[in-house]
Amino acid sequence: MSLALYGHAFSSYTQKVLVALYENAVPFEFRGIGPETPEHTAEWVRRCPIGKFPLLLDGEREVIESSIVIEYLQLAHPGPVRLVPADPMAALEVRFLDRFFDLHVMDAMQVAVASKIGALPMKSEEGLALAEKRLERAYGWLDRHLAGRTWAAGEDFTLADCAAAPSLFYADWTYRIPEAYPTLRAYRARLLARPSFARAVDEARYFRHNFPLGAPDRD
Ligand SMILES: N[C@@H](CCC(=O)N[C@@H](CS)C(=O)NCC(=O)O)C(=O)O
Repeated sequence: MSLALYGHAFSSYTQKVLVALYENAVPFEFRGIGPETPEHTAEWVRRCPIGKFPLLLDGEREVIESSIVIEYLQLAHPGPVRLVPADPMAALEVRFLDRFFDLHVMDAMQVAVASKIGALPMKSEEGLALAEKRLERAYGWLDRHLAGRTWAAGEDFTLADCAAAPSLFYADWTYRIPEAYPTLRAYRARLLARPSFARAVDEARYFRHNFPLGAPDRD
């Protein structure tokens, strides 16, 4: 088996897959993309023309899209932590929550970041205001959904939590989860304490001063 992950330690979608790999102690080589490793960057560009990371390479097989990468790991390199339930209805719920975190938390947060760095045709204040509006709605729904649950889909840590960890991490930096949502705040704290995500956060600590909105002095 030769698994390699191309990505960046500070990238939210890279972290999502790192959490899955760390959960099951899957052996892999991390190939960081950046100016200090041009050989990895060139290989990633060659293998992933859409220009997004992470990219998982399993031998010669290329797998992109973080949710699909995690589903692939479950199929091809399963471990003790089953990230997608065997039961189809339970799996559907996990996939829905994975979509929720990517589309309604991560995407919303990225509007603020993208407008700040000039990647969206709107002023940074407008991007931040739009992100806050979308995040407020998502936070409210999540706070209600998470009541009585340890993890996003219940008692088991799943793909949905892999998506939740980096998306809530950076969303909270963008628009702090209000005190009116204690269940969501407690869930984010549980994610940060989970060894797999704590490791991913630590590995990216060196880069956090580059967060375009300014990294807060916490976490
Ligand atoms: N839907 C993709 C999103 C991947 C994505 O947006 N990755 C970001 C890094 S977190 C990226 O590649 N950004 C580089 C760019 O857009 O130029 C996934 O789930 O893997």
